[in-house]
Amino acid sequence: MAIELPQVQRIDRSDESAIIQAIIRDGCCIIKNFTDVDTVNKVNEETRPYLEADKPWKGDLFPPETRRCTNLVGRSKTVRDKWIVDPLIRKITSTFIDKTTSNYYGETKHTYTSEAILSIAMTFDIGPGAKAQRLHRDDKNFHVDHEDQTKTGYRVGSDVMMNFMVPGVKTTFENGATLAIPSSHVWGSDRVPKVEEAVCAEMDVTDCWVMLGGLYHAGGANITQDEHRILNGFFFCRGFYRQEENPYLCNSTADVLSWSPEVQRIMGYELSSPNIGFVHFKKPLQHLRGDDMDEFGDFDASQEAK
Ligand SMILES: O=C(O)CCC(=O)C(=O)O
Ligand SMILES: [Fe+2]
Repeated sequence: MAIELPQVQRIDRSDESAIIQAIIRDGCCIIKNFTDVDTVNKVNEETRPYLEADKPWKGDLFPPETRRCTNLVGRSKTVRDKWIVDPLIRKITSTFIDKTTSNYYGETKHTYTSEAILSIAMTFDIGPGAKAQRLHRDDKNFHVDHEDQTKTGYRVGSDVMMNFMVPGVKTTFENGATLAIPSSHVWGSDRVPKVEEAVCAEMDVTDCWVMLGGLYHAGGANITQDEHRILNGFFFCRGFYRQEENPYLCNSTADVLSWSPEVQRIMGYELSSPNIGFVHFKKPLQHLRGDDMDEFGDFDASQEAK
């Protein structure tokens, strides 16, 4: 008997409450009519030179056929002015990622809200012949201990990041549409994700995929001869997941390079395992030294496939 897998819900952008309910239930959904074709075409034009200039990855994070456009917000005016500030995105990130707490300052109670910030924005172009990524949770970078919420139901506020992905082309099973396991956001940390549990989140141009950081997913395999699967991803995290004092804006490159390696590490100029703090996929010190990189690979060797 075939097992029926939960399918990804597709909901028009005008129905905000249904979108929020779908994210609570499934950890994901596809937003219909998120954007328009002209805007997608503009973003494709803005990212193309960077995708063409990118080099193959050596490691397990991406297949070598994938190309990326890093610093998408800095490089695409359209992404900057239209997508990351879209009121619907803000509504969703404020629901799931903003954090409000109260405490006493002397005898007066104060309430503070830390608003979500963009953690990373990048275009992923999966080329013909690429293998699928392994299923993963994007919040691995933030070391979340996932409790099993399968019986209690999802507690809003238990994710620390979430992401939105807008396709540059129609995505299909064949060209590598994202694979995902709906409802896996409520799984405990010990549960193993199985490829057979994943469904394919095929999207039309103008759709947007949204998912919580705890949802298991992966970029699919591209089994076509000549199609490129282009997806623009925006990943938001809690606003306080950064240093309280910002050393990057108050120390010169020469000063930082003169510090001892231990001071550089303590001040945040090394990566936090596995992937936090890179600059165009270089380590911060490689970037500051202006190192020319022939190839890019996984930062954390423990991620290599056994
Ligand atoms: O390319 C995709 O569909 C997803 C990419 C992804 O999940 C990642 O790189 O973390
Ligand atoms: Fe991912």
